[in-house]
Amino acid sequence: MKSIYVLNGPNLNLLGKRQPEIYGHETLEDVERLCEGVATDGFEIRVLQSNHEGQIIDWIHEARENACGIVINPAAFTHTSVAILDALNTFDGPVIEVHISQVHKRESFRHHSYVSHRADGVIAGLGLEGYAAGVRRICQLVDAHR
Ligand code: DHK
Repeated sequence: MKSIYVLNGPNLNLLGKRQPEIYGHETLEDVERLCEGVATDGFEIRVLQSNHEGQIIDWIHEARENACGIVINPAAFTHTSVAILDALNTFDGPVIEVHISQVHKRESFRHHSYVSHRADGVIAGLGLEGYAAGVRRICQLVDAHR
C-alpha cells in the first residue's frame, strides 16, 4: 500500500465554517472522503491539517519515508514559507499544490507562491475538486513509474 499525504495549512481546520463564500460549505472530512473515492487501488490517503508551520515540515520529512506523493494546500504559508519549500525540495515524489479559491483573482499578496517553485502541478479555484484532481494525478504519475 502506497500513501499519498494530503497536507493542509493554517485555518483549514475551519473549512466549511470560515468564509464559506470563498471556501465553500464542505469540510476537511469531505476532502478526505473525496480523495479516498478517487485514489486507485493500492493507494491510501492520509489527510492532515495543522496551523503550525513546523508540524507541516515534520509531516513532509515523514513523507520522505512513508509517502509516494504529496498534495498540499499550504494555505497562507503558500505566500510566506521558504521553509516549506525547502522541505518539499527534500521529497522525491510528485507534489501537487492546491488552492480551493482562485488566488489570482484575489489580493496581490496571494499571487506569489513559494511552493510553486517545487510543485509538479498547481490547481487553483476548483474548490474541493482540486484535491481530487491532485490525487488522481499522483496515482497516474506513480503508476506510470511502477
Ligand atoms: C487558503 C488560504 O487559507 C489562503 O491563505 C490562501 C488558500 C488561499 C485556498 O484557496 O485554499 O491565500
